[in-house]
Amino acid sequence: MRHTGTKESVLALFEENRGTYFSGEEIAARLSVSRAAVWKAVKTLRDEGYEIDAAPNKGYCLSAETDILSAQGIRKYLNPACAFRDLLVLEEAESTNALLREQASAGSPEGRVVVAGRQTKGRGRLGRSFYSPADTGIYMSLLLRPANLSPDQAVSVTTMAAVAACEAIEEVSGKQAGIKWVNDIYMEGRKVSGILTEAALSMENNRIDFIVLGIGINAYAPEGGFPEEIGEIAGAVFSRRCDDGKNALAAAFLNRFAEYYAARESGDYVEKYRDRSLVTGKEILILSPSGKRRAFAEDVDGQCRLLVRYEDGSREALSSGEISIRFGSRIRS
Ligand code: BT5
Repeated sequence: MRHTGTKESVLALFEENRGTYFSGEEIAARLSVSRAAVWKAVKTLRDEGYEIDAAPNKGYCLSAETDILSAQGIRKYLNPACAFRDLLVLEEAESTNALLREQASAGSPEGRVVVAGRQTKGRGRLGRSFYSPADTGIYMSLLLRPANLSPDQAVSVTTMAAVAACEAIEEVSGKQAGIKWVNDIYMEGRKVSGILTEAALSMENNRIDFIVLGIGINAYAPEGGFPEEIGEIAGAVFSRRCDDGKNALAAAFLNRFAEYYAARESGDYVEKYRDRSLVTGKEILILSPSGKRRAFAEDVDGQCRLLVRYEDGSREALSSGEISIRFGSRIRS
């Protein structure tokens, strides 16, 4: 547990008991601190945006609506068996993937999670950026050190994460989510989440040293909408503010992913990935540096490769890459 001070402990008590009043005296006694220290912690939390009600003879209470990411807020939703509970939650990071990679190189163990409320240099694949504004999304990276996973099996982590993200989104929002091969989550024709898996190889044996799994989820649309460049592409999970939505969504993802990751040998996620594929059975465009090529997406195989048939009848199994798919009448990348 990473409770470093009175403020963190007060927040944990409030988060685990949203809507319940505690007198300053009771909090002080529970945490073995002075009432002045409790008052100071409450003040700091309020300054950080927490809605804490104070009522005479009742004490303090964290309102049910407060929607701020925190380790305490996420942890209260985690299943006891969830292996991803070593949470570092920051208001801002350049890129949670970049930060966690540094920590991984310095020896952090599997299970470490870095979450940021916004990113100033959020990364997508192939040098693209991921728009990560404040207070609307979840930007999260998980450190994995899988034994016996070869570099070409690393894509399985992306596919497990995609299934986990869809299930988490559905659990929390009640709305359906699907996967655009290989790493994008869509709802109602719009991208609400992207996944970036980065692997570091060990020089000695060409095995995976560690994997940083990054996921960005647009919980809400930013005020004023998404920037023009992604205005046609991006969407959000919730259409209106949802009580404690970001913590609940982050935890739901960690719970689901932890289950698939623990049972990865079983390959259970593959069938679920297939069921959620928005691409199979559709005409697609395959985008590569040499241009665009039309193809028909026939299926996703056991290694989550996309099986495509070209117009000349030839076939190929794609293990990564870019495709564009027709949603309604528009082709979106
Ligand atoms: C991705 O790349 O979608 C992977 C995104 C991974 C982001 C997470 S956040 C936590 C962790 N730390 C990081 O620095 N990154 C990870 P890609 O498939 O390359 O898609 C990028 C494209 O998606 C961009 O070129 C835009 O067209 C679009 N895009 C950018 N920001 C978006 C957003 N917020 N929502 C939807 N689409 C977006």
